[in-house]
Amino acid sequence: MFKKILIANRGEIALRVIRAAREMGIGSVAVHSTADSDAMHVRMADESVCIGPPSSQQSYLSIPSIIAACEITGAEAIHPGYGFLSENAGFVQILEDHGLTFIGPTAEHIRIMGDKITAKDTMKALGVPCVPGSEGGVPTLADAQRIGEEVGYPVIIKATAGGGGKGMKVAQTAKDMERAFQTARAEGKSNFGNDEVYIEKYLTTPRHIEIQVFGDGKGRAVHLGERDCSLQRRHQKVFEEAPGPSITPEERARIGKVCSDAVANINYIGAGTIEFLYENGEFYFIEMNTRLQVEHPVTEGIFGVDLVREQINVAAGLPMSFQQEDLEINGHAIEVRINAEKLPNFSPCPGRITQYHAPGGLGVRMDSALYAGYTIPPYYDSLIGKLIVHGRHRAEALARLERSLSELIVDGVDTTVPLFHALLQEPDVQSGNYNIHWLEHWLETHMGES
Ligand code: MV4
Repeated sequence: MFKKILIANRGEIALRVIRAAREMGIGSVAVHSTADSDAMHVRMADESVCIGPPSSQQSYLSIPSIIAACEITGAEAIHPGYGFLSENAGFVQILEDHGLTFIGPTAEHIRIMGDKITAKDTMKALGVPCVPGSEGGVPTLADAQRIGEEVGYPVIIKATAGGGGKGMKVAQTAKDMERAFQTARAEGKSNFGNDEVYIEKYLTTPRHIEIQVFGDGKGRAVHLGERDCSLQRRHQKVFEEAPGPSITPEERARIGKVCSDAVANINYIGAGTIEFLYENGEFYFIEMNTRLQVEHPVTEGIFGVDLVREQINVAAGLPMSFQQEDLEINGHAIEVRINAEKLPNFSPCPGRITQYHAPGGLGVRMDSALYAGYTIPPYYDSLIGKLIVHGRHRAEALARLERSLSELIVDGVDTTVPLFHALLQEPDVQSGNYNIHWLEHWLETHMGES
């Protein structure tokens, strides 16, 4: 096992990894920008190294600085958290060349899943159900028009290098195709330096269901059920739950096995998430994320496992601590993302936290790097905490969420907490009756968003 690991991240996820390391008797090294000298992750780690100025490009994304911090401190492995360098295949390649261990998948698997066409081809060959559409890339408008007729409108044109909704355009009818095709290509080119696109049937009212998988890199893998992350605004998730309110035990077992078999087959190592659209009882693969996700705690809640501990174990060459038959769902978990943002427009709201009180009690977990007197810097994302509740069933989790939100105090900045109080009053949220468009429609009618 490693004696010391470095966490190439900040905020709540850096704390999450430091905590797992401490329970395992592993030393932790925090890295930080000059804007984060007073940040909680720096205080909580055993050691810290300043790696650059505030801009992420020159600090949390600076590969030479992070490798230097490993050399200075003697850290043997790097946990990337999510975002930043977590899905950067070039970074993982460089670590391999320096004899450092990346706590995550191989550079090859990151590369495969980072190119959406290659990811889809790979998954399809492994027996994972995909959205009907083009076979690979679509080079010309004439090809796009032919595929549009074959697949049937509406269709969606996606950049192979895309993500977060960028480089994605819907063509409702044949006459939209030229504009949608050219726009998707142009956005792929300008955002990712790659104008290759592919085409899929556009599913109009799906849910976003993602399957948590975990592999040991030696041909063994498990699944840890699904999360429903349909409540999103502009491709930012705000509310996530497990199990999915619309998924039956039989569906879970079936799609779960398809996913665990697929990742076992490629000797995948560590945590991964296979994203699906779910409509009329069918799952359609869209993407795979090769990292620990923000919303992993809801899965930890219902399965009672520590996914970060497992990531560290398999990265050190040790086995996972469970097999599929050991994994049983216990109750229901919900996470809400608390952002320092001002409603109704969700504009970022950095500033000084004058008061902070985290909720507690049975079934309540608050993952946050806040403290009273801390100043949220303006340079990074606006996530300041995740409130995760667990109950014996969904109704109990919802009641616990309402109760713990009312205990939470964050003063000095605006937050998204009022949104959650309002959402919990909605019959559709109470019954789990929502799809990927529900929240944006609700915001338009309740917050006058355009
Ligand atoms: C789709 C889709 C409908 N049909 N693909 C959005 C981001 C990217 N990860 C995939 N996305 C979508 N792909 C087909 N064939 C609708 C979306 C989509 C979406 C997906 C998940 C969660 C929220 C979303 C919001 C808008 C569009």
